[in-house]
Amino acid sequence: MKKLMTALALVVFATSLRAAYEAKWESIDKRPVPQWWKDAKFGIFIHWGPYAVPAFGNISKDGKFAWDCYAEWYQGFMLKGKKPYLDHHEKFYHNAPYGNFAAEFKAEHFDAADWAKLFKKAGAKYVVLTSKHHDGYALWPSPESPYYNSVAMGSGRDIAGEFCKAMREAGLKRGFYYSMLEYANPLYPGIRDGNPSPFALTPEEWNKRVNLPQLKELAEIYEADIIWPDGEWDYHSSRHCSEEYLAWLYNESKVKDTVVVNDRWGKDCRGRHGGHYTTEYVLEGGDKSGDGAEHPWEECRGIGNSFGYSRFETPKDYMSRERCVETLVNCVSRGGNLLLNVGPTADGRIPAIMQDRLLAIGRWLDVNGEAIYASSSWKKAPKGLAGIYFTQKGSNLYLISFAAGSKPISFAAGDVKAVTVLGAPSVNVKWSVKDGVLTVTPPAFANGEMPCEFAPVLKISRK
Ligand code: FHN
Repeated sequence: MKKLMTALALVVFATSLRAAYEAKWESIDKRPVPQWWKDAKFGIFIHWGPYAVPAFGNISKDGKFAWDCYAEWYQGFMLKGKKPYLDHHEKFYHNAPYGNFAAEFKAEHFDAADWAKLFKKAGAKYVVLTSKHHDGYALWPSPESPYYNSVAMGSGRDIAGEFCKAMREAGLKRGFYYSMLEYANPLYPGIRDGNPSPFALTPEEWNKRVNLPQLKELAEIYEADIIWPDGEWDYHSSRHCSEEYLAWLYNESKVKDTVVVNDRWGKDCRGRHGGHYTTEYVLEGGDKSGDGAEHPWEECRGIGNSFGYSRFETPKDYMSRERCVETLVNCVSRGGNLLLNVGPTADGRIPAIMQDRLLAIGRWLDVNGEAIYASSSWKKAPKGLAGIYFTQKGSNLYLISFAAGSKPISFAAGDVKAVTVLGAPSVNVKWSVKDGVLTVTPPAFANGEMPCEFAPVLKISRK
């Protein structure tokens, strides 16, 4: 009996130890971002839903990013009275209700295993799919969205389920984007650019009846590795009941020890609370966000100027292969991850230009992944070397150069043992050290000697 009591007491004690997180930011923010995510560096974002049917986004005049290029906002921009969207909708769809696109969202060529193959080849380590964007259409048969989901309307398929299975089988971590707001749901409390709905719930009711059950489904049914909320800006996190959800996620859910979350849990949260911080199209134009950030962070962006597929974009709207790699390197050298988006077509294919860019990143990572995965930013990196980035792993430094020419570069690097080219160990690199200052000349490669298409990496081994 005594033994039994002791065992029981131990179980109770262990359980109380495990309920480690209280439903307060103070406690929740203490949970470290899981190491697997910090090491991964490169993920794929997928924006896919009924907006892929019109696949229409504004085209920016100079090819540069502008928020109103987002094709996934098709319905939202119409509600906001944005002329190009209204004109397009009138001309080609005769002002039919947006919801009709859900029936046309057939996904007939969607093969999640094919997607997984592509993402693996791209060198990505994790994938985040929009389980539900601001239009409210769910990619899984959610009881809270019984008529407006991919099984009930459109493809007749549990897209989230197929996605998770294929990514898991391919060894990729996977998870879900989830929009807390729905711009046309009459139950949603926010005033969506018009009159409030007579059916609107309070934010607390909305969260208890819709968001929290759905967020729990994603964690429990699909065992998501990542929960990536968005559309949080209408309300404070206390009204979204975010702390309660996260305490449950971290203490009780099936994925409590490994799940990764972002910082979009309420209008008070970005850059302050939750898991990793997020930025969106901020590296565009040389913005220095993320520099020196001590907290894990992730930049997300499209390869072009939209997340949802925008079929009127042309190659000038897309980053070149080299720029895609530079964007990744730029993030990683500042200690961040890159979540690079693809927008599949309504029938489930990933547009060729996006495949091309992902495959180019993969070829580069095949040779140079050592400088990226599980690396960290080098805090003492010299500033002001245009097109040159540094990462660090153990005692090694990696110099990644997008700069043209072979001008010698000098900087304090400590006790250098050797300088070699990743993927081309036989290429001779000219280098010397004086008083701890390394002077290295990026090699001028002979024809066929360069191990990658651009941006060769110099590995600086130190004692
Ligand atoms: O409004 C959305 C947008 O459509 C897209 O999903 C991005 C991805 O980070 N998040 C929102 C804007 O921050």
